[in-house]
Amino acid sequence: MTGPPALPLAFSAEVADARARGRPVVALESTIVTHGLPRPQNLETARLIEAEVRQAGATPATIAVMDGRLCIGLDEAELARLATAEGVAKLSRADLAACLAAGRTGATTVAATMIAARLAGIAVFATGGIGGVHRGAEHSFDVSADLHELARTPVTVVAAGAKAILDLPKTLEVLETLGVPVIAVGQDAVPAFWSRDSGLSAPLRIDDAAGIARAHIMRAALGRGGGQLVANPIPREHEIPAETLAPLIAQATDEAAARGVAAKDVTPFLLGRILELTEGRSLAANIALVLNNARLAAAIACEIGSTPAAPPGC
Ligand code: PSU
Ligand code: MN
Repeated sequence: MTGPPALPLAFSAEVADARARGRPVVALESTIVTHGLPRPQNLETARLIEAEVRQAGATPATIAVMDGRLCIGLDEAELARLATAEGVAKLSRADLAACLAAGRTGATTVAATMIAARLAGIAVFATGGIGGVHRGAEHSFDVSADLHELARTPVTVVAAGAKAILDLPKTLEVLETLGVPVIAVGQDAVPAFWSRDSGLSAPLRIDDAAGIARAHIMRAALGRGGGQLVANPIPREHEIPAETLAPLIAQATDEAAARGVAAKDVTPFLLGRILELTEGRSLAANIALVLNNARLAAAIACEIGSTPAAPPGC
């Protein structure tokens, strides 16, 4: 072989047009569609998230691997195919290259979506919740690759905090160790996905998109790499109180341990059980918080697009 192969990046028509015109783009992940939400709400929600980004003045780029192409933006048929296909792989940093090389199809997690967004020159990414340190990680060593990607790849990720199924204090400790800025929006506490308040205070707070955009640009100017985690609380009217969730999360976690669920199956299993145990209430909350994150991400992308980088030496 002579030299490395060309990267099989494939831009959707809509994203290619936005790039050509210098318009802001927001990356969206696809694991939430294949593994995070039940059918048929997964496809409906994926469409709603894209619509929310457009409504807020940016272009959505849902990212996935389709038949060995790293797609930056999916058309309607591709999105429908991904949402209804059986057995789609869940791709994180470790799986991405092998899936591309084999010409297969897979959905990208936060980590893999950050890598793709960076390759495509996209600065901002909206999702529901990031992966993190699992409960019992002192025994299982289960720490999501999402945290390491946030430490390395300069993309601003807007999420509703780490999922409450995780060990949030440990997740925050690892983020601090890795040097990832964790920025709460509009409150001092770190949000806990389905609930607004985790009871933990956020290391940083910035209440407006312009300020978050400036922090992103300044972090890039420092030249040390790495992203930012923007922790955007779920809208008040959709939150599920932490007290309601706590016993259900404990039950789902015990069941996962009893059945020997491990590795990349843990997060989808827990999310599925919480959905059943809350009788669908967690789904409505999940959809509301993702849409809220899509709006904020679009606003940040618009600000980054219009904010000049700091001049050298200042
Ligand atoms: N948030 C959700 N549903 C999901 C995920 C996040 O509401 O399915 C996915 C994201 O793709 C995240 C992944 O990156 O779970 C983390 O998986 P793991 O813990 O195996 O790294
Ligand atoms: Mn894991």
